[in-house]
Amino acid sequence: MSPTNPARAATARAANENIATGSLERPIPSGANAPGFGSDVVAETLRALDIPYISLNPGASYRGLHDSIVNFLGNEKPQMLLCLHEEAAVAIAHGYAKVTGKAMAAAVHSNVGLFHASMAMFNAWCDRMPVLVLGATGPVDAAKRRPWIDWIHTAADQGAIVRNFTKWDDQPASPGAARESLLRAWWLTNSAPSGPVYINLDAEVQESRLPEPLAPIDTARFIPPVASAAPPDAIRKAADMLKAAKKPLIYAGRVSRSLDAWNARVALAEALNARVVTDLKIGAAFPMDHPLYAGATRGVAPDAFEADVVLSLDWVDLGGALRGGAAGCKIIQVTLDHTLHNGWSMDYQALPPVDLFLAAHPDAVVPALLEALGASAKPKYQPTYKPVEPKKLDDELTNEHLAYALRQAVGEREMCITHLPLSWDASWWPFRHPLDQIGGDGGGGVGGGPGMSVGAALALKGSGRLPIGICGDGDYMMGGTALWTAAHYRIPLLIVVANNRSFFNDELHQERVARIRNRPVENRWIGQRISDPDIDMAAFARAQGAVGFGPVTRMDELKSAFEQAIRAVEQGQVAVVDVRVKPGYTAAMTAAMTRKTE
Ligand SMILES: Cc1ncc(C[n+]2csc(CCOP(=O)(O)OP(=O)(O)O)c2C)c(N)n1
Ligand SMILES: [Mg+2]
Repeated sequence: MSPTNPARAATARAANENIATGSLERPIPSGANAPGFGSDVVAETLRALDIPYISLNPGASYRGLHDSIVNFLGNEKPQMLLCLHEEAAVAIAHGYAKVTGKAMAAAVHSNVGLFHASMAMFNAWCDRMPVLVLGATGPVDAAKRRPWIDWIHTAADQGAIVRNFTKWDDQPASPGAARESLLRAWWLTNSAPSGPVYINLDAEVQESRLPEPLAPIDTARFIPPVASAAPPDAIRKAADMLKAAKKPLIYAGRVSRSLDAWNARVALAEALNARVVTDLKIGAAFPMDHPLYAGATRGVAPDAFEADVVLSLDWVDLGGALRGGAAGCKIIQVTLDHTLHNGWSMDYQALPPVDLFLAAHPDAVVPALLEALGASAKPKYQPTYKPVEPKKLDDELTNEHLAYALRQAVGEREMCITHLPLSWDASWWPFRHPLDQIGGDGGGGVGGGPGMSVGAALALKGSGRLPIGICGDGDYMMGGTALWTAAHYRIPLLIVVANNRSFFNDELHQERVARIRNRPVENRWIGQRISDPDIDMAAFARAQGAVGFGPVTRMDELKSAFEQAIRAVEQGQVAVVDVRVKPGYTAAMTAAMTRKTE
């Protein structure tokens, strides 16, 4: 199996090898070395905050800032990453944060760009990921507006578009205020619990000359680290409850990508002999081949484990899990999430009953618990690669075939699964490192998979860890133009399309409605199938400058297609493999989704 146009792929490969993203799109020197305009102050502040990239789609509303980044900063620190859609610009920043735990910037045009970006901002919000979004408006002074266009692109309260799912937003009215606004935004977005922030820059503030230089400031003093540990007496109480437990259960939820924090969690589970559940919606939190690992089942309830004490490490829907059955079980909840809850978004989930509440970050609590228990902080578990066991699978490809062949092709390489399709089953791939998998889109917004994968791949570039995004065909087609940004900026990435030629999730919903109403389930595909014509996913990939493989329809072709695609990625390419899988989810998921009654 080879890409349809090998000559073109070879040329692209040669062009891509060893090219640093930072060496691309170098402007000729402008000679500007002191800030002369309001937007130069904004650009200078972005650099002072050490922001490496700003993903963007351009617009006249921020032409002042655009000029400052290119001609005042020389397009580095931050470097622009051009995107074909604002949703991709924010999704890329979101994916970058999922790997690094830190924000990068994204810039979007006044109101219309922000409307496009809003879906991705909601995803980042629900995923509790930091993103600094810059936008623009105006001129706010009506006397300075150009006819028509400046009027339709000025809104009285533009931040209201995204206020319900951002941590903070602002519209500063002077360069000095803009600098302070950026510092506050950066501090807030990166402090736990994280979430996107939005700064709206008035065109006039950007474009007007600075009457005099601003007094220099010490940036670090305005973004102090925020302590997020629990008080010692709360740690003591939690340790006592866990020590007395006969069958403790840990819900390993929103935790960081830190390997130290991962090792501490493993050591805690081992010290307590606690079972541990994880959630594929968020990043890997516990080795899935550990004897204490208890699965990533959706809505898993404590009663299923006869648990008597639950330690929730910021589990995404603790209330929902407990409603499944938690008779006589004591609950310890570790989270800072309540500080983010608002009256608009119900993403705070069901209110859980709690016996001990620790308003703290799980990464800070786990080592403190180990200390209080007098337990070793060194886990006994050692991650070891085990070859994929031989398996007999039917001929017609499913996502399980895809997972099986991909694991075989990846072998012992370090990898990062940057996205998973909805129908993925946790048993198909045991993740063993905090960067083996970084979770889902957060807000259930289909279309984020490709962009988040590009952002994650950007963060992983040069690390030796192979980024792999597995996207449904619906997800891929909604967000696929993000691949052009990856190809353009030489960000190696493998995308696998789990192509069931359908928005299949919703077929199951139609089936369920039909069952409840005693109507023909056979009609579930209408208004759902993405076929006739089938979309040529590999050609779409090539159109973005990636190498496209497939469609692959047979198991004997699948492993070799993956091997070739991985080789292309290792040579610096973006590669896409279109795998034609049978429409269908795992039996467990189908059963859960099509139950006749609730
Ligand atoms: C922005 C957005 N639009 C629509 C939906 C509703 N929706 C949920 S899953 C899904 C199907 C996604 O299709 P695909 O990515 O191909 O995955 P599949 O279900 O086929 O595995 C849709 C349309 C959504 N969640 N987000
Ligand atoms: Mg699909």
